[in-house]
Amino acid sequence: MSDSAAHDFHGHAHFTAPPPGVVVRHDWTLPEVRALYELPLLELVHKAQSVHRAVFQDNKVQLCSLLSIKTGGCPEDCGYCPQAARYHKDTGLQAEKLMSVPSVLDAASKARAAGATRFCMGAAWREVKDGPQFDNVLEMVRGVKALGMEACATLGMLTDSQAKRLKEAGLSAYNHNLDTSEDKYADIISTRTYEDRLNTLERVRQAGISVCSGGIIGLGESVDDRCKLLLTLSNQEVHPESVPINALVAVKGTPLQDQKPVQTVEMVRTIATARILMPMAMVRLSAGRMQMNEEAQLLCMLAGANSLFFGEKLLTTGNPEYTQDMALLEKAGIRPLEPDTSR
Ligand code: SAM
Ligand code: DTB
Ligand code: SF4
Repeated sequence: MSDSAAHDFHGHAHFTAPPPGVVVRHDWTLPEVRALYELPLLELVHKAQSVHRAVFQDNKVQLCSLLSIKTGGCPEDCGYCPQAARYHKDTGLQAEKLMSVPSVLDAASKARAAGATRFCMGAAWREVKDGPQFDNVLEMVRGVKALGMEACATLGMLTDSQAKRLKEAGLSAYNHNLDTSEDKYADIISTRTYEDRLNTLERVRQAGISVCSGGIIGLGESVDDRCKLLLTLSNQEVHPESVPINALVAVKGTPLQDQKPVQTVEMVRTIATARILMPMAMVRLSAGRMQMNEEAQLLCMLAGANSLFFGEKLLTTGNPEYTQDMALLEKAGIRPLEPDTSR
């Protein structure tokens, strides 16, 4: 599939092929990415905003809703994650069973009524296992699609046949983050490899599901690690259609609990660089908004972020209040992508 066939967002009036003057490259080099990342900030933001406005002419922001359909008890050891079973005694996070199909669809329907056009379901699994639980997830995907929303899931590693079944159920996108650079990866996660991650992304791509993949900043990585993550994403044969940029939420009880908070300028640089490298992608200002004031969030949007998760909770950690987010968009005159009202 080419980049030009990558978008099917409801009501999204933007080019589906790169507009004149916007170049979609797959051969970036590390010095080039670093030179962008290190531009004087206002120059970087100007460049990113120019690319953004050329592609996303309506300049709307997509509101997405996130739900943890299966919380905690995960066998992986991701150093940032409160859902890893091995940190349970220090985080105190209670593991829960997979939610029922009706309760997930009820949450999806409320999210839609509140303005979400994308519903992302997250499960604290290392990988998907075939069986009744996966069958229920497929049912959730069908239900979310029937509500007229984009359905996204993040369930860990997938096989080819599972990716195919998710596609058949109507899944719009699969989220599977590379998180950081290949070099830094082993400091953060030991229970799976970078290659495992890339292989799942390839299976998602082959199944014809749109790819959502990004990372986290604030893990103690260097600027080169950040640039290498963006380089790996942007040198994929087809760019991810969706790139979430998370600032670490340093959760007490996880190995990364004492990491220094990410500075706004670093978040803005990362988002702007992602926008320039992957002009056609939705760049999502994801975790970490609780630590950001309104101006910082607006700067991220100026730098090319065009999606937010709304709702008081991400998966297990906090997020700004819905009314606060709506007030911010309202006062800044930022229009959300409209839900599909034909259903
Ligand atoms: N278990 C699946 C997986 O790891 O792919 C899906 C759920 S996992 C929680 C989804 C993503 O959330 C992770 O890849 C990571 O990028 C992000 N994440 C988890 N904990 C985070 C934290 N404390 N701060 C920021 N992002 C986090
Ligand atoms: C992504 O990149 N960020 C979201 C979504 N994809 C699944 C998850 C953020 C989780 C933050 C920590 C938590 O709330 O547990
Ligand atoms: Fe498990 Fe995903 Fe958390 Fe890693 S990020 S511990 S795989 S839930």
